[in-house]
Amino acid sequence: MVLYSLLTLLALAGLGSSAADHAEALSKCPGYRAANIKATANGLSADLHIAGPRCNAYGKDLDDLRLQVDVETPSRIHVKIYDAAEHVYQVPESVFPRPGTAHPSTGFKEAALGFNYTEDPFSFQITRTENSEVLFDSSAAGLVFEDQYLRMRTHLPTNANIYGFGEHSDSFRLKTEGHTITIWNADVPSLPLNANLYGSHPNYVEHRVTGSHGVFLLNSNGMDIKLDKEKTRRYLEYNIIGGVFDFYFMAGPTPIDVAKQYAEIAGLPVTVPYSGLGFHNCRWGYQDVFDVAEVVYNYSKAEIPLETMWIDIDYMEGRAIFSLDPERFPLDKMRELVAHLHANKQKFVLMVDPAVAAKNYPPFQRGVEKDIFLLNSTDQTFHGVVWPGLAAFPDWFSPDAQDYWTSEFIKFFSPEKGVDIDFLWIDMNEPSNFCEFPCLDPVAAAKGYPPPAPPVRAPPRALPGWPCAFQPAGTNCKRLDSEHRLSVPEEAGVVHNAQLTPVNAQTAGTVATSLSKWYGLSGRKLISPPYSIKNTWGPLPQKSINTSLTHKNGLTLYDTHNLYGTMMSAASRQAMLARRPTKRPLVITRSTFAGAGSHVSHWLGDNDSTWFHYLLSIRGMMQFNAIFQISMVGSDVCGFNGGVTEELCARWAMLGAFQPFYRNHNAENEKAQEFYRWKSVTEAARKAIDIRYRLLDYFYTAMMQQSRDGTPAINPVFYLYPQDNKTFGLEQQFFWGPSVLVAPVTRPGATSVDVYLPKDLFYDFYTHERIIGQGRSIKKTGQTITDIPLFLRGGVIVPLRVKSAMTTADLREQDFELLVPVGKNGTAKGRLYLDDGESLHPNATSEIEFEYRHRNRKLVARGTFGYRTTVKLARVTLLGVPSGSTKNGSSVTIINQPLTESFTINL
Ligand code: MIG
Repeated sequence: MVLYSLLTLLALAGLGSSAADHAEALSKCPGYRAANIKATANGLSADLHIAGPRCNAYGKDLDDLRLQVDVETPSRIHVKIYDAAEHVYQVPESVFPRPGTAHPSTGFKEAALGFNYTEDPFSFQITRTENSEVLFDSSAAGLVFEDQYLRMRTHLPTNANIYGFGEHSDSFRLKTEGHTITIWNADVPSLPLNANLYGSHPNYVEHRVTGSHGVFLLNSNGMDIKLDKEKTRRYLEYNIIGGVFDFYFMAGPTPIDVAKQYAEIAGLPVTVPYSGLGFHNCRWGYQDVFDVAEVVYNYSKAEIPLETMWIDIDYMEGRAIFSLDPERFPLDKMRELVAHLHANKQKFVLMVDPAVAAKNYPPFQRGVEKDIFLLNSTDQTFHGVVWPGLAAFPDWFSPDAQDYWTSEFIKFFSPEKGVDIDFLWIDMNEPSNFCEFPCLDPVAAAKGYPPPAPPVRAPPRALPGWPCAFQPAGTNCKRLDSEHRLSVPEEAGVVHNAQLTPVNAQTAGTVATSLSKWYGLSGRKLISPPYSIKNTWGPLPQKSINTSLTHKNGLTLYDTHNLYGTMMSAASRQAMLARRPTKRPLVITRSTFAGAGSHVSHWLGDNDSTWFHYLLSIRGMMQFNAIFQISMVGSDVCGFNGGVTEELCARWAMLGAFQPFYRNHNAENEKAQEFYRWKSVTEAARKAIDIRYRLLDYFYTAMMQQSRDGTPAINPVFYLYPQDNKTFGLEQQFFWGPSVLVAPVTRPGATSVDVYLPKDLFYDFYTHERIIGQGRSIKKTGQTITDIPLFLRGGVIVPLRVKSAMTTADLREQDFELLVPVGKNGTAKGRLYLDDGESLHPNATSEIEFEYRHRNRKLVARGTFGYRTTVKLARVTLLGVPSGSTKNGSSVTIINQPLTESFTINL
């Protein structure tokens, strides 16, 4: 840390002006004056001229700006302030396709939001048409638009409920005083508070009882967002080191509406395969393929359903991507491992980092030949240091980057000759670089990398039922991979089946842009801009790559840094699609930018095995799913850094079962934490997975709905009770899907938890007891470490499987049951979506709507029934009928109803 701060000081000192000078200059910024205001088809446009002498507070003021206001849909206003010449960098369309204006176009008259402005000095207000409330008001401070600094400030109400901006680990509802959120993608261990983390999401939701609205700023430059007060007035202020003001205002009025409206802008989250919702196990530091096989074996012995086994960077030879350690993870054994998993309907994942080892091996040579690496100022391959040592970084804007990436995937992950992965894990794509800035001697910095590999050994013991590779020599065994001739990982230059699928608009992301405009102003300080954002690591390039590098299309890393992970994500999704063109990929990335959800999914990075981080997982999950539209998200269950206790791992095994992405992951050299390592954790995991799997179609339906229209599959409590102000700050309980309230025990040693229940009807998931929510907390007691409190919301019908299974493939063979928790008004409704669970564009789907009315005790099912299935609806359980057969008033009706047509049942 000492070194970084020294460097920061040096960098700042080099500028020759002090913070006080900047502040002084800033106070004199002249603002802008609007002229030439014109009505347009669906909004207005104006010129903005600088209104006095330039202040040049942190760079150079721009004299001539343009204002463009478009009512793009009745619930969305797009406000863009940019340089009239259009030279200033803007996020390339290829990375973030603009939503554009809906047809037929709308105007101010039809809009739920209003736009008011003041000409001189120019400022604008966004209002809610219905009640004239001011939602955003830029008159809070003068507009500053310089080449390396932009400022805009809006007033906020006192006690504003603000959510979003990220990626951070701060409270879900943001502190609005003395709080700065920095956006700059960074590889920062242990998710520190008040720090910029892996992703960039410059959007927020403000919730009021009178309505929710959203504000998205499409800008990929580094920024500080300040939430604070001046005198008594609260404000939110953007301080950005480049780009333009490109705002999208969303009208809500409910938080769920805002989420959907954001998805219209940033893209709907990708659909995930049904099997991706199964339980995953991973760790960093599996010694060899036997170690991995042993874990798979132990899970099945412990009867804990393991859907997917993962291997971290350990499988690589010298930590170089697209290579296998020939001694510890040799190809033939890896192929037998995968064949064994597949024979057991299980899945397999490997990690890929962006950095390519700069050594004499084919993936690097081909990258150089295809000219796909970032170059330094003398047009040599730029070198940083990552796990393999000296490394080169793909330039996702280079014309052949996608082709390179896809063909490497096709070769290395070839089902015929390589390692056939089902899903993909990508990491280190902030991008992360171990070479300390200014990284003058990467060769010296690469010393010690790759770290030494663990000892080589023979199979430590026979695994009954496993193929030959996992038996000591001479054992009678079957060779599972016998259909395919084994070969060395890759003969240089051989490309197998390299047909590329056409790139569609949704997944495009790596196409080079033409730079007739938006190329970024020249003459800027690309390493130490005059305004320094509060980057955790200090200087912009620290722990990452040089921000003065130029892409093949002329853009600088200064402007595009925050896009790197998302571009890798888009390219990786394409590469996975090229391997399996008709199947939904599942790509889990660490670094993201707004809109990444339309390509990939996210895990929350390197957390700690602590109670605080166990709770943090809820914040992170709500942020990504319900605000950023990256629907598939989850934390490292049982924690990454540090050793986990039995109690915490049991609790987390249960809480994690209610994240969309459910994976146990652990750091190198930490105590083993696979669920079967403890009796209680085994029990907790079995129980949690049993519940998750029985409810999997309910949750899958919610996830598919989110991919269709942006309705969040994870609901912060206030999303469903937006009028109840006691819900606005809740972040230790949440709704998994539209019905299931999850309220884990939060403290070590505790066996009870206070659960807030809004004024509504709830039912205990386990006992079916009817609970009238009073708008206050109830104490749920008697929660051992293999318990997690779950409640059903009255009024929402929940479909579930009558029985769980060891894999999601077998789960899909089980019959259904319906839980019908009667709501306050004596009705209940619910949905079930069915398809084959894996097709990218399924051609047969069923969408069944259930509706129950207590008045006539009829349950009606209607909808579409295109998915042919022999699975039946075996029974219906009605909750909340005092005359019911159980002591808690539930009654079970056995039916055997096919799910291939509409039906009505009398209960
Ligand atoms: O520098 O691949 O967040 O999940 O186990 C650490 C090793 C690199 C960071 C990831 C973590 C992964 C680890 N990686």
